[in-house]
Order: sequence, then structure tokens, then C-alpha cells
Amino acid sequence: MDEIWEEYDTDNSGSLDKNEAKRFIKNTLTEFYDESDISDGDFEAAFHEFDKDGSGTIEKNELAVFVRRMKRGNFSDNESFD
Ligand SMILES: [Ca+2]
Repeated sequence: MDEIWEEYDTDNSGSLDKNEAKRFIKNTLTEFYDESDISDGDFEAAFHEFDKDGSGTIEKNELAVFVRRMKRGNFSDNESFD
């Protein structure tokens, strides 16, 4: 998880801005689902889904939820933070 985070938090801000998150989501979808591209609409939906506090950036705990769902192949489940 930390390795993933460091790879995508390119400015070490402690959160992923939209550009960083987009790279992450695209690469992750490619890895798990063999999807080579996602639409901007899909990205926006995913971004809002995981930006739980509406800050406009994805924090580490928000990304952790995302990664767990990716691995289960389940996006729609409503999971709370732990
Ligand atoms: Ca956030």
C-alpha cells in the first residue's frame, strides 16, 4: 500500500489530486480488469465515489478503500473506513 501510494503521490502532498488519482485509477483498472481506457465520466464518478469527504483530493485512507474494492472486484458496496 505504501509503495502504491508513493508511486502516485508524485508531489508527496499526502493526498492525490485529480491528475494523480486519474493515473492511479487508469493503471489499476488496467491491471485488474484489462481495461485499457476509461472515459472521463467514469473517472469523475470513481473520483467522487472515493473522495468521501469531498475535499477534491484522495487521501490515503480513501485510496485504501478503493484498492480493497478493486481487489474484490466490487465497487458498489458501501464500505466504511476502518
Ligand atoms: Ca478526500
